Amino acid sequence: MAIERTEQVWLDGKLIPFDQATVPILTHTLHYGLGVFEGIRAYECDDGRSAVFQLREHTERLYQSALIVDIEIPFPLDETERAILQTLRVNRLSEGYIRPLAFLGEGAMGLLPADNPVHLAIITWPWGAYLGEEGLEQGIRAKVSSYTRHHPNVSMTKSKTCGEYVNSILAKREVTRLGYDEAVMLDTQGFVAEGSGENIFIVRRGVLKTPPLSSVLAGITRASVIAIARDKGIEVVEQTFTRDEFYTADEAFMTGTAAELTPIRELDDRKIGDGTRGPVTKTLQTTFFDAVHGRERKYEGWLTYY
Ligand code: PPE
Repeated sequence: MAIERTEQVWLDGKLIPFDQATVPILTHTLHYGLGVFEGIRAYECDDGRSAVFQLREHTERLYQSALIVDIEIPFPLDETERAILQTLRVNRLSEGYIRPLAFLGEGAMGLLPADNPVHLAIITWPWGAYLGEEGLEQGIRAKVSSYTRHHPNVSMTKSKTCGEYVNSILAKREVTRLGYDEAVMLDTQGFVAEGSGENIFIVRRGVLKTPPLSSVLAGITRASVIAIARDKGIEVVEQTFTRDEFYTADEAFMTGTAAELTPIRELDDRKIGDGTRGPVTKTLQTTFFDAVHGRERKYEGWLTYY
């Protein structure tokens, strides 16, 4: 699915036309995958203004990802935040997706990129429902992938490192080729970890369960949904669980910036609950969308208007 190009891209401190935002063939990250990125969404609010959801959290995670893989982003965090808002404004995007990307440029080749410059790009584009509009309402069909999720001591899980997404792409391709919508990945011990680009929750007897952060990305949507659930008096536990516990859950859903809050109606051809969006999922999803669209005063602090 090709994206719709916007007019300008922010690159190393300047806004330039989209088509001029290109990289040389010896760009280090292109060869070895050592770069970090973020995925952020901006939404049009009910009062006509637009806001970025959880801007500070995402920007901080970008810098933490960089620290984990030992890249130094040559701009202070608040400048990056301002650049994100500026890029949305110049492209007149009232809502959309924001992709900050820090990557190593030309210089040394080989596995010791000592002095290669670190570049920072901010790209924005309109992006609809990642797993389909229908998926948001009816739920999606997921399948456990044969590819295992990263081990913390192999390539780590807390950083959104470019190259680590090869693992996600292999899993996503594998299951979509078989006709499913999304992959569920197990950790190296066989417990449920996360989707190719989403965190996972199950609901059983009214209690929400999600894998602990030890083997998954610390999703910002995950944290937002946990906060919403607790505010509603729903018990949330962060505990490992197996695929058979997943099969026998009453409800299940995925969270992510791109995927937002998408119900899972089937896993490995087994219906979850009654195979529709469950009541707890629906409540959380409704409040999540209210929050991102500025309809919930309580969560206004998660929005940065631009
Ligand atoms: N796990 C993984 C592996 C992951 O990539 C994401 C985000 C999440 C969990 C959820 O994190 P958060 O967005 O903070 O709630 N995946 C991004 C990449 C999607 C893409 O196709 O590119 C995203 O949702 O933006």
